[in-house]
Amino acid sequence: VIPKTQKGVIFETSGGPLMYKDIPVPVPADDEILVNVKFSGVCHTDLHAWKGDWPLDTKLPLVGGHEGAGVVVAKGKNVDTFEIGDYAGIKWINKACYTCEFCQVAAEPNCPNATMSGYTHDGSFQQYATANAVQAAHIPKNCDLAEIAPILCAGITVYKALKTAAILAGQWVAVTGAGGGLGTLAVQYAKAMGYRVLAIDTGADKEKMCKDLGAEVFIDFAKTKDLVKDVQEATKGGPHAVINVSVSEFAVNQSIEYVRTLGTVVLVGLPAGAVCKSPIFQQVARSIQIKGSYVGNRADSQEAIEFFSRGLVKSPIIIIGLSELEKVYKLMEEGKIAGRYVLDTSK
Ligand code: 8ID
Ligand code: ZN
Repeated sequence: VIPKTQKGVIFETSGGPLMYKDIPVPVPADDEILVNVKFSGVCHTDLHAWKGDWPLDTKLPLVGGHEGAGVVVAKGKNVDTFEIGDYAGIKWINKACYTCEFCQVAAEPNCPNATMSGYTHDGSFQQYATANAVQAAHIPKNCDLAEIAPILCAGITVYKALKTAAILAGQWVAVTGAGGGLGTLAVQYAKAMGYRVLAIDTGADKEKMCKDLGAEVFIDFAKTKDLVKDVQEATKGGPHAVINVSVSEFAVNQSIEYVRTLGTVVLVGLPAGAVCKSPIFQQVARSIQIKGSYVGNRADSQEAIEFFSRGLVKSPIIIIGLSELEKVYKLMEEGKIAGRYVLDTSK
């Protein structure tokens, strides 16, 4: 039986109190499933959403969260692609229009009419959440629901960013923010896709984690005297691509300097108010590409999940109760999280 009320974390104003309390269980619309969320990853995007520091309004009050993994317990009358009992994933893109020019080419994340879980649609920081059945991820039954949670945003996003970099097996990719939630997965997807990985972040914990997960080189941005020189030396001329998942404008602008001639800088991390500045002469003469990459579409999502279900990437997670979300935000703000925190909605 589906209860009428449940535990969730909700806030009423940007940056306002994060209230862990009893809230109503939502009722799925005709095209939605109701997911009994067992675990939800905490993405840095959730922290941006709570703080309200992006130039895009959230709904208020809001239940955040967009890395929810759980079980389908109810569905609307038009849903024929999920059965009760299936494993389902709540992703950042909740719903797209499928008629605009971007949806026509399957660029669903770029749909101007899209709704986002944990931003404009209540997300996975609750025990029961609704999700549009077309966008919800299908999770194979061999997957651990706690471990797959971070794949639903972080995994999909970095996998798509690596595809966007369009480099070849054997070439170098640098990852800024490599020790964080997206970064630790980027290191592994890159390795699984055949690239050589140079990881950039700070601290002994993150260094060990990155190296254990497959990074050939780790550069501590807080310790190096000349990061650009170190990166170029280690890669004999600069990485062929850079995946920027740090929450740092400085890191992005440095990456434009050290990327290899003809290389590609991919922007993924979204530091508030940041500007990417490229010296035009160098960018032209070295023919560097700078590209944005935003989560992934349904195909990217299923492919990213397949890497996980095949055991090619592991989730470096720490599990904590849903009631402790605020503590996770604090650690995240301080840059103290190696890997990803995942919330157990039963605690
Ligand atoms: O689709 C997208 N584009 C997308 C999807 C999901 C998340 C974008 N994001 C964005 C988030 O909103 C956030 O801005 O990606 C960013 C990273 O999310 P995350 O991985 O969830 O954040 P984290 O776990 O806090 O990791 C950030 C890491 O960056 C490092 C920190 O030490 C931390 O490990 N870092 C920082 I801050 N400054 C750095 C620097 N100068 C740095 N690493 C290298 N150099
Ligand atoms: Zn996210």
